[in-house]
Amino acid sequence: MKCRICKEKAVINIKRHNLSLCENHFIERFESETKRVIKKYRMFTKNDKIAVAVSGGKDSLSLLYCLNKLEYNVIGIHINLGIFKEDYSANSEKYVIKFREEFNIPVIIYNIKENQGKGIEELLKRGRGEKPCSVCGMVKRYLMNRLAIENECNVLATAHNLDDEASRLFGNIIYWQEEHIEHQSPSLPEENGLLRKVKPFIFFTEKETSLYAILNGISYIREECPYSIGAKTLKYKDILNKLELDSPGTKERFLKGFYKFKEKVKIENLRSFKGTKTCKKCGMPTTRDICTFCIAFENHPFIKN
Ligand code: Q46
Ligand code: ZN
Ligand code: ZN
Repeated sequence: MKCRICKEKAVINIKRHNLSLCENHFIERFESETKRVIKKYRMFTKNDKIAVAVSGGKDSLSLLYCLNKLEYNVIGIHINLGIFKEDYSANSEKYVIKFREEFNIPVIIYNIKENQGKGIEELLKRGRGEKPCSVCGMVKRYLMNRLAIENECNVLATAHNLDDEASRLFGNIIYWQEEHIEHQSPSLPEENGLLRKVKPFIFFTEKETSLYAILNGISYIREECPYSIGAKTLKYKDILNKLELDSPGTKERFLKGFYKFKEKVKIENLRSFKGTKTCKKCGMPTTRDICTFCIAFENHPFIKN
């Protein structure tokens, strides 16, 4: 397998584009594609300060590395979620610290157990039968937005890739989650205390983001979060991978076709959150007097805990 451009040994064959590339040309294409997507969806410019949500995984560390290399004004934010099962949070943090030291790129680390008194696993013990990922998702959405604002960022970037977005779209469509479909977009506008939210890696597969990490010497956590086992999105990914194998390009056509359709029928890129009030405890946007985050971390007399 030879690189289509220079005929050197190829490191990847991107089947959906029928394109084999060597190490240098893969990296070059990966970075120019990132720039193109940022521009096309008007995600940000060199005048913005971007916070990248960093988990310690291949996608987010690659995104932070790539944006820094492309000379955007960027910082990483890592939340130690307090997931003790299989030492998941401690291990994730180790990779983030290693990355920060090796590449000298600023990453803020926020430990929720140390700062808020409880980690995700303690929150789950409230006995409300909540799913780990919905509690965790709420905490991450809230904290990433707040920490980014506190660090003077005006854009929040996440490293969702093509596999993540296509499987999410698949799930939203088969259950006709109309509201969620409206929010699915490469770029969501800033709104009422919520920063602009962007996904520059949305058209790269997992295979491509991990190769980018490996070729750039980035070590990342390979274990999945123990709470993701059995998640529906993993099943959808499986189905889409089978379709992709049979017909390369299926995932990309599915997702790009959806964005085109959304533009055509003028479905707005709405924020999922329509908070019109300000939380009386933390000042962040909310739909009620005290936001869900503050409720989760406090025992308010009027909240049934
Ligand atoms: S960290 Fe949190 Fe994820 Fe683990 S508990 Fe679910 S949402 S799976 S990306
Ligand atoms: Zn080449
Ligand atoms: Zn609050």
